[in-house]
Amino acid sequence: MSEQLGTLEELPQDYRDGMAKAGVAPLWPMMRNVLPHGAPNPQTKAGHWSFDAVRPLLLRAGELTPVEKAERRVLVLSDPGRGTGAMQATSSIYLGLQLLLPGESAPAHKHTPSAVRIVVEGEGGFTVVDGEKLPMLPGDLVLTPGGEWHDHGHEGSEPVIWLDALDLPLFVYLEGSYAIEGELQAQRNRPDASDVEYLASGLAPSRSTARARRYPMMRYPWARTEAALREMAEYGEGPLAELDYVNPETGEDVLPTMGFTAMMLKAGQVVSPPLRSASAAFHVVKGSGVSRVNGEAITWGPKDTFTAPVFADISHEAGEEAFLVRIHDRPLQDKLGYYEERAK
Ligand code: GTQ
Repeated sequence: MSEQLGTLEELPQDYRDGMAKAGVAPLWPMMRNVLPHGAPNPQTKAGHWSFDAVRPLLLRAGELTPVEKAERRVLVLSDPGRGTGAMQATSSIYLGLQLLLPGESAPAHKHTPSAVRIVVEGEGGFTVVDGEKLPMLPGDLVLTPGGEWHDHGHEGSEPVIWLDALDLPLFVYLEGSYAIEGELQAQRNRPDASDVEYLASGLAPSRSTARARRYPMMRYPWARTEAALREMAEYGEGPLAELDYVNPETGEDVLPTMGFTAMMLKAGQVVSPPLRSASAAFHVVKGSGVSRVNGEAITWGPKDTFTAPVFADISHEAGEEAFLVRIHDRPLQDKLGYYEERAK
């Protein structure tokens, strides 16, 4: 293994000039930047966004900027490792907090990246995806897969706030990100699939009569997730109650690149997962506690969001009973064949 690679400075100036003129550069001085030894060297730093700090700024955006002038009224959660204005919270995950006021609607569009909403506050909001109206109650997880038309509306009386998670940074990197604008969609007059075809976990429309859609269920009601976690915390086999959100037809991840895992921590419970090659964002649905990410203590409360770079050393300690959703890029890494966990 070569530890010391040659530097640019030790090459003669005329050679360096010649290379620059020819539009080439030597790999060896840059090699370790892109292929560090043993593990990646992430630019991403752990971030923490207190909901109490962001909420008043978001509500003020509601006064300053009408939704017509914003298309989506969102404050973006910027990775501290990349600085203010960075359109990403980790290498692959974009996060934003979106506000919709009573009576407002955010116009229909579709785009190449996929989005997920986790509802933070308020009732009466909804998203229409491909004609299906998805009600949004606090804690609900709602998918808007890439390529699907979506618009948002609000029939309630108080502001609605949700957390957007998109795989936007990947699409930007691939130079594949774009949107198409359209008209507000007509809504089918029926409940969404989570209350019809997939009302009961373990049951799916009979394959003899139905052909499954690629994204058969786009709303995961929080009440069911919490009930399932509570039973698992009480009677499950492992020390930790953790549930992955899956496509009810295939059992696979709900989206191609982003994964979602709900976790319940009992009061006082400490968990210390293995190092994972996936980057992660944790959204606190309820409860409070302290997490350590690479030695840095993050004290979180309800509705906060915090992040961890790839291979971070993470531990959580719940003060009171807590429910978190982990947003991660394991599905992408599984597809690329390099997802990895390392024992601590
Ligand atoms: O609601 O469709 O935070 O298109 C960023 C881009 C939300 C959305 C965001 C979007 C949306």
